[in-house]
Amino acid sequence: MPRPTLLVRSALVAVAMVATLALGACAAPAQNAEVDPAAPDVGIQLFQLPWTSIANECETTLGPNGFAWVLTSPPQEHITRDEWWASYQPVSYQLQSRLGTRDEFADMVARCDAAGVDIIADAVINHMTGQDDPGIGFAGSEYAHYEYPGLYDVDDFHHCGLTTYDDIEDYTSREQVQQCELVNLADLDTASPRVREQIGSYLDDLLSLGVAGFRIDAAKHMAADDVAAIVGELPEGTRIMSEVIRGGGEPITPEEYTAFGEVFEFTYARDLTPPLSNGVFSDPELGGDRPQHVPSENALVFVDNHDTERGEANVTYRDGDMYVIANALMLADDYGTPIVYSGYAFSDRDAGASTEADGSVSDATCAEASGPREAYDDGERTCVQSWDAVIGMLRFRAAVGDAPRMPGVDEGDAYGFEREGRGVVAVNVGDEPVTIRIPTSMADGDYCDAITGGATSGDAQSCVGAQYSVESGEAVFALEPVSAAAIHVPVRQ
Ligand code: ARE
Ligand code: CA
Repeated sequence: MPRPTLLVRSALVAVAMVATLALGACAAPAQNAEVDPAAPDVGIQLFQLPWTSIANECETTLGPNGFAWVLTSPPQEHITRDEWWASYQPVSYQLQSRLGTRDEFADMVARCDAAGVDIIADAVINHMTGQDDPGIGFAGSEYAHYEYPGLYDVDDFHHCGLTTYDDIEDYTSREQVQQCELVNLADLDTASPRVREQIGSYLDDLLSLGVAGFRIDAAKHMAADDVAAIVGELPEGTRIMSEVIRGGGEPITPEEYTAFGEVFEFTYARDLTPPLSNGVFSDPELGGDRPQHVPSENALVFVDNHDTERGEANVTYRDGDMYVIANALMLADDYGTPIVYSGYAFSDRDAGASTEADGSVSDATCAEASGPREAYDDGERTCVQSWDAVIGMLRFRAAVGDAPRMPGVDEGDAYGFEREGRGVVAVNVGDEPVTIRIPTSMADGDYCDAITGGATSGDAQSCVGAQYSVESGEAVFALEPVSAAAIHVPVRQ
């Protein structure tokens, strides 16, 4: 039955009622046709996870559950320090780090590819380490000196014409942000053809191992023209994801970096989470791009990442069910490409992941995880990629495809919205149970909740978790405090 997509919502219910009356008892119950699943698009950031563990994750969890890509931590050789951020202080472009060897990296890319999962490598190309420390380099590197023999001359650093920029407080000058040192890291002269060539061969090397693209670390600290020139030499289709943190009033904007790829849209997370604590939801600009956001096709959206969970994010793994709610709302949305974040618990901002005696990061598995824990020990992996709710929301996404997000509905501390005709999500962020009714053009009937486990086959009888119904054109959710629910039309297996 063709859906009356243009009708306003209130009229829709009336039409449904009239149709029911007219057809009377002869009417067969309305059916949702099974839909072909939308192509997977969701990424997962596996922070400080070794290559062998990522390969296993691809085969056991990520591929089978429909994650499209993994963002790894930087694979470059780096200084030897215990803090996680040693990964962001490269000393060479060798693929040898505490996360694994070159061979292990290549094996990961191949195994993930076979599981249908792309690898995006975090590329630190704006700078090298700033440390002049004879101990630098993983596993006894030959690049133990400040001048990186064989890589760059010292002339390729310190090209900042202004005062040395060794704190990141001042973002008022374009030159200072782009050409001076970010937190004392030796800033590369990315305008120099020689430097561009060096960086280009590093990226080519990773591509030769099969990576699908790159996160460009600290892209804001390189002129967009420099990044464009470097990535312009790469094969067509290479995914470029620039980290350009939107800052109010700063001279450099994410928009400058969209001509050659995607950017992480920090405003998305900043808008997503405040309603979770105050219960005041308001719809974003529906039906397209959003104010203060890059166009949807350029946007990577996230609840938190490795920096923001240590900084500005007000909802993280520590918030348990509220974190699930934030992820559910993001994954239900029609804006941007979501990236889910999975790291490890910490109380010390600098603490690295658990390591072996030789300094390499310990392998980890997420086989047992199905949701957030009440409490974590430091170093314990959060395993968000294995949470039932997240996996359920990937199925929701597969079902709703490109169906537009419809106007939101509020009820006390509950809020929800339909993805037209395909699925409905609802959350309750308050401490009282709430029943919320959300208009939908999905057929009346019972549906399995994707958040608590979904269905094992096409019919509601096979529900693993909760079940909700659509009655007279409204999805009805009786929601416990701090909980989420999502229903969708069946997806062809
Ligand atoms: C460490 C020490 C420093 C020391 C330095 C050099 O913490 O005290 O001076 O080493 O020895 C990560 C860590 C840093 C770490 C660095 C190098 O977070 O603590 O420094 O690695 O080991 C800005 C940038 C943005 C950047 C953030 C952190 O614009 O690109 O700062 N994010 C990326 C990565 C980080 C990484 C780096 C870059 C460096 O994701 O993990 O740093 O490779 C406003 C502004 C933003 C600004 C933000 C935070 O929002 O708009 O531009 O982000 O504040 O200050
Ligand atoms: Ca720079």
